[in-house]
Amino acid sequence: MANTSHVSTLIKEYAAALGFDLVGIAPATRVPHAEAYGAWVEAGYAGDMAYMTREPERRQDPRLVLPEARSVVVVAVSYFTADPPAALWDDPARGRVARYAWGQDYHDVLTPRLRQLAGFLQRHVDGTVLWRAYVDTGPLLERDLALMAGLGFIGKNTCLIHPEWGSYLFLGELLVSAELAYDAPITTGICGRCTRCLDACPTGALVAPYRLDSRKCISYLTIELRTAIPQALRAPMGNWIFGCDVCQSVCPWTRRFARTGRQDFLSFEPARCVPSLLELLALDEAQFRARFGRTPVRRSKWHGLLRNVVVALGNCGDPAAIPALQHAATESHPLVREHAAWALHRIRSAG
Ligand code: B12
Ligand code: SF4
Repeated sequence: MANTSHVSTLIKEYAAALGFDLVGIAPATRVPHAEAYGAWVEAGYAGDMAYMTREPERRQDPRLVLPEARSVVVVAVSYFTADPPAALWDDPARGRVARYAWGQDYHDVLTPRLRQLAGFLQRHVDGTVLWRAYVDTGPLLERDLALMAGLGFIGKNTCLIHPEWGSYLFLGELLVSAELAYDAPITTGICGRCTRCLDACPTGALVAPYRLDSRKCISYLTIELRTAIPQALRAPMGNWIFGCDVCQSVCPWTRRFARTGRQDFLSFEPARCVPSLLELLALDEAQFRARFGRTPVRRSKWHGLLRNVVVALGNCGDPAAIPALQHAATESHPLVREHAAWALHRIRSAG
């Protein structure tokens, strides 16, 4: 194969042409915070995400995923898009969807491009190269790999933050069997004494710097959790109905540096980003699919989203929601029924 630094430059140029905002290359070795991940699993912070606890050693070293791997090409795509109108975003009768879900599912956008990058490597550099592409789809600690590849530093909110982009970044990786030229981790940009994300998290999920207890995280509760949301966490969820951006939106790095990237595939549209809660509650399954089927929101499934919607209606506190909640408390899926009964109780006891 041609010299590694020339090849690495070609890969980076092609990655940029494919629309990736950042690209860096790390050696395929054990990640620096492997122990922190082990402790996270031990503490039960994965909650019901069984896939996060299976074969933990594989996540700690990419060579256990692809034994021939020598390098990891890590890409990042900004998902920042213009701020929504405050009148809509701050309206408690509307549900908030986290920014990353404001449009096409990122797996569908990044994965084909990563495959194109692998094809480029095979065609123009070495036809024998083995590769595997991942976008949140495999047993990798993606933030640690991005850190190693020089794509940013890890903040106390546990996110990968780039000093010139902030943290609204999707990550993807290409494990490759070729030796490439490795980037140095970024040394500028740190949290210092800041604790804004820890102070702002509505449910106290950031239990310590760099430690997120998923069981309390609104993102986990609204997306990953398939059962009842613990009662004590329902009120602090406010009107987040899918994911949460609080620990990023308060971060000075993200506030100052977040910007739209090369692939502007997300956009603010009220019906998908801040939908009326009562309108959502009236959706049937086919209407749910038509509205959210190509977006990450499909992951919560119809009943999961309705569960979140009735919690948000309870938090909104508007008695105008009572008839729709009464209907949901009798007619709907058992999970939605129980949360609707909670919401009714919350509105009536506040009134
Ligand atoms: C499981 C998961 C979740 C879980 C748990 C999140 C968590 N923090 O663990 C839940 C459902 C809560 C979640 C939420 C979100 N997620 Co998520 N999630 C994942 C997934 C699949 C695994 C994460 C993981 O390994 N967790 C285990 C813990 C131990 O790892 P970690 O939190 O990443 O922590 C690392 C660092 O904190 C560091 N570390 C630990 N201790 C210390 C100490 C020091 C001093 C330092 C410097 C570092 C450090 O090492 C850890 C191991 O690498 C990844 C994809 C992947 N395969 O990596 C996406 C991923 C992390 N998620 C992502 C996104 C976008 C989100 C949300 C923003 C979505 C949203 N808006 O709702 C939120 C953000 C919440 C948050 N603050 O993490 C992106 C993050 C991109 C980025 N810029 O960081 C990823 C990488 C997906 C992707 N391919 O783009 N997620
Ligand atoms: S809000 Fe402050 S502590 Fe949290 S990640 Fe950003 S800089 Fe670090």
